[in-house]
Amino acid sequence: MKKNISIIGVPMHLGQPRPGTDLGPDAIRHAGVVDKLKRLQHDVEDLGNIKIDSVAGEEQREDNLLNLQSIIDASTILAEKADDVVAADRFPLLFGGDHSMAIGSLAGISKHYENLGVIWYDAHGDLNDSATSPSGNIHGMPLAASLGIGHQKLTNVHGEQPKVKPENLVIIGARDLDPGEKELIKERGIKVYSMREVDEFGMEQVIQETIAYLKDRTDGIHLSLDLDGLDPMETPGVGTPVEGGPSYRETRHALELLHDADVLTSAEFVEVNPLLDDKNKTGIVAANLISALFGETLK
Ligand code: EXY
Ligand code: MN
Ligand code: MN
Ligand code: MN
Repeated sequence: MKKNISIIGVPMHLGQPRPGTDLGPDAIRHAGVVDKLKRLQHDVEDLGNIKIDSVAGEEQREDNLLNLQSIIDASTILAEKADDVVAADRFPLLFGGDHSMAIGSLAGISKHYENLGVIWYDAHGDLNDSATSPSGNIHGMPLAASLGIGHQKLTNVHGEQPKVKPENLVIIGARDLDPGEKELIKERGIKVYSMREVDEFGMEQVIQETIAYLKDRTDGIHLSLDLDGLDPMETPGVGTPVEGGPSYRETRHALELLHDADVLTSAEFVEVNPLLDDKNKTGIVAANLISALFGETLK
């Protein structure tokens, strides 16, 4: 199915302390992704990068939250942009940028759905709040914020309502969950395929079950793919690598299956950090995964 795709670059870096994720969107572009999508016959427009403002070299901390106010400002701008793309009946494809950007993307996109489904492909749960976070880094909190949990400023971006319901969420690839995150998962009954389950069932079954689970209960599905979800041997350009993840091939297969099912309505590829990378390996993997998601087959 041909899609009308609008790319939004989100050079977000405020959600964690390592410089370089602001260069992520352009690293993905340099891997040739726009041409690849056009060759697949999609209608593609690149809206460029949103502007992320912060006080240069000055770190703000409020209630154990790094750069809280700057993240709220950027998330609000991003939410409006993503909202507009969905309103124009186009497919939002976001390039990041650290994962705190998902606060804005989910806030904007979810406006258009009663029951937005979310597939969170990540080594982490990103389910912390200021009390459970070991770091105060907001890139470890976007999923909690989207569920309506955490600092009010984070949960109230682009509307006060929770953006995602816990039963509409599936986490895949988790292998580094903090104690507070595990408690929340149990308490809210969130569906998680940790690496234990991915190893046990295989990626094919995990994705087919995920599609079957979300298809009937949701009216749209967003994929939030953190490049640290993959094994860092193949994606070294990430700030919080965790060994023991799925390979590029397994991940690519997952995205091919999602393409075939034609269930996604928006997607983001996040945490690409070219300053930590090796010859843009991670940007290239992101571009190849995006191509697979939009129909490229290797034959
Ligand atoms: N759970 C840790 C924290 O909250 O600080 C690490 C979070 C890393 C988040 C990455 C991007 O997915
Ligand atoms: Mn609008
Ligand atoms: Mn993440
Ligand atoms: Mn992660």
